[in-house]
Amino acid sequence: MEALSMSPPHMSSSPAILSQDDLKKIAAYKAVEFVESGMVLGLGTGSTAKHAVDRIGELLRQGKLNNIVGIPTSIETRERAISLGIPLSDLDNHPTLDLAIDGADEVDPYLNLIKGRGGSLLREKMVEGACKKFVVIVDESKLVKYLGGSGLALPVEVVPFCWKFTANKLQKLFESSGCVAKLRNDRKGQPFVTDNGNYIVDLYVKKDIGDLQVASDAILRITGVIEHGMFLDMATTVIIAGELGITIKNK
Ligand code: ABF
Repeated sequence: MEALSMSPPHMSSSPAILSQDDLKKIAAYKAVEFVESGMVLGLGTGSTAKHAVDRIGELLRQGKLNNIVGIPTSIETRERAISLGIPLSDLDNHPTLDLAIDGADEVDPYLNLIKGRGGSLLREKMVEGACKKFVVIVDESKLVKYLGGSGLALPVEVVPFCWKFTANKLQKLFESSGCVAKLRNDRKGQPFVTDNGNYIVDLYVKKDIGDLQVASDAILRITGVIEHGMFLDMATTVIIAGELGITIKNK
C-alpha cells in the first residue's frame, strides 16, 4: 500500500477546505496518471468518474495524450465523452481494454466493491470485466468494513416483467441479514429505468451477507435477475482521496 499526499495543481493546498468533490477530483486526476497514449480505456460513470473523463478530454485537447479510444459505461458518459472530443468505440470492436477508471459506492478491505447506485452497473461490469487494469477512484467516505456496511443498498438489475416476483425472491434470499428489497424510483416517482431498459431492485441489509461469492452466485441464479452491483475481485487498484492525502491500494 502506498500513501501519498498531493493536490492537483489547480487546487488550493490547504486540506482544511477540501470538499467531497475536491477529494473525488484528486482521486480521479491521480488515476489519469496511469493513462498512456494509444490505450483503449473504459470510461466510468458517476460524479467521481466524470472528473477522470474530463481530465482525459483535457489532456487530449492539449496534445499530451494521443490515440485514445474510450469505451463508455453509460449513455451519460458516452454523451460527455463525445462533447469532450474523446474518440469512442465498444466492446464488440475492442473486447480487451488496457485500463478502466470508475468510481464505486463501497469498497471493502479486500477491494471488493458495491457499484450501481448510479444505475449503470451492467455496462460497468461488462466493460470493467474486460480490462487488464481496473482503477477505482473514491473519496474516503466509500470505505466500509463489509459490503452493505454503509447502510445503503446493494443494487440488482432485473427485468421489468413481474419485478415484484423477482424482488420477493431476492428479499427471501437474504432474510437472515434482515434484507428489505425496494424498487428504485426516479425523481418523478416512476420506476427508474436503466440504459438497458431494465429496473433496479435495491437490497438493504442490516448485517453482513456472509460469503460474497456464494451470495453473488445465488442472486444470479434467480430467473429475472440480470446482474448485481457486487464487483468481486475485479479492482486491481483503488485510489482513495482523504483529508490527509491519497492512499493507493493494489491487489
Ligand atoms: C459509478 O458511480 C457507480 O458504479 C457508482 O454507483 C457511482 C459512484 O458514484 P459517485 O462517483 O457519484 O459517488 O461509479
